[in-house]
Amino acid sequence: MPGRRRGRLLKRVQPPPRLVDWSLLALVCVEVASGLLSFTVGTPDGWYVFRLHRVVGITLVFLLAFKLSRVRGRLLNRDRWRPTTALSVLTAVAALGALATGVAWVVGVVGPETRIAYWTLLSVHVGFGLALVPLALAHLATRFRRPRRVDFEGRRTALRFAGLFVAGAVLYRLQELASATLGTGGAERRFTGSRPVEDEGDGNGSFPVTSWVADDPDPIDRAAWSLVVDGLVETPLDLDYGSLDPDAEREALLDCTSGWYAVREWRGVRVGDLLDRAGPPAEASHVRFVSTTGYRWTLPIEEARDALVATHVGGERLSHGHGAPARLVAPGRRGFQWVKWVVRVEVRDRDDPAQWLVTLISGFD
Ligand SMILES: Nc1nc2c(c(=O)[nH]1)N[C@H]1C(S)=C(S)[C@@H](COP(=O)(O)O)O[C@H]1N2
Ligand SMILES: [Mo]
Repeated sequence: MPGRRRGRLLKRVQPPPRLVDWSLLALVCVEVASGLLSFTVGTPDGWYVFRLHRVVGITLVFLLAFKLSRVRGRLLNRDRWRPTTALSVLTAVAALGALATGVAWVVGVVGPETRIAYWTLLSVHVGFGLALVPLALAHLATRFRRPRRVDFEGRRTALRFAGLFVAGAVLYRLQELASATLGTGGAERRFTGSRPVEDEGDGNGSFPVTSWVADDPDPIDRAAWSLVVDGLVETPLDLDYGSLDPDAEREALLDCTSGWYAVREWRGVRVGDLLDRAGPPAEASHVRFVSTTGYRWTLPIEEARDALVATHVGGERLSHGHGAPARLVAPGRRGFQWVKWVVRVEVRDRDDPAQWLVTLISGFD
């Protein structure tokens, strides 16, 4: 299409500049919020969080294209550079990086465990997304333009917007159909977007060892280790490895937020059995699982009863990397909540909001 005509077409479909800018900000907020929220969803009833994240992502591609075509002159012409241009460029890089990795992940151009340096594609996506938050806010602060009523008025503007969303949803659906037909990186996906690990077998070697960057304790000596069950209990327990009695078996699906999943047979102690021995009082409502590194996660007590403190996977004793001597197996929860190297099971009368921060920074000392 000749440049002139393309320019005119773009003008016809694109919303007013200020509206594009404020919509970009609003949709980035939706993406960050739905992206983080998606980390907490481990069961299929939360599928819409992922769907929303993908469709809004495609809509962002359109809006960013409008924006970049508008500011192209300012960016490519050195005479027009200002001190804040570097910030604008960084913001654009983070936005493009987040969108490109997100799209590449959905389309399935690389395997679920392919690493870029240390990180999987999906982890890089998360990194770009988180970097975008401070960048976009700083960028907004330097180029602040108050939104005006007129930007948001008019049936045509509303229609254009609805059109963008519908186009995003349609494109996403077409992509799904295409990858189902072609069998490319879509067929075995969970609703979370995670794909099955490609490794063979069912023991320690059959799925990746995944820890947050810094959580990397020394191997724990089984003979010196013990599991403490305390907090709100009548009889605190201190169990060494030999007295654990790991007689509970269950198949469970480990779904890591870096984009892979594995269904394996786990064996260990049912947390309900531990609680029956320790005797929690009526006000006990939560159970906290604490790693030797300080990493921790808390589950509502009824859910915790059904979880395992596991010592074996696929018929093998857990390896150090997978959390030996014992790790939490929390069916229906995302992988990061399956605390490894558990040393303490603490019964409580409340949840533990600080765990969100602790899981991010544990291991840095
Ligand atoms: N103590 C501790 N437990 C942890 C982690 C960690 O970094 N430290 N990583 C979590 C994450 S992100 C995942 S996906 C699973 C991975 O378990 P695996 O290494 O056995 O595959 O462990 C979880 N448990
Ligand atoms: Mo993970």
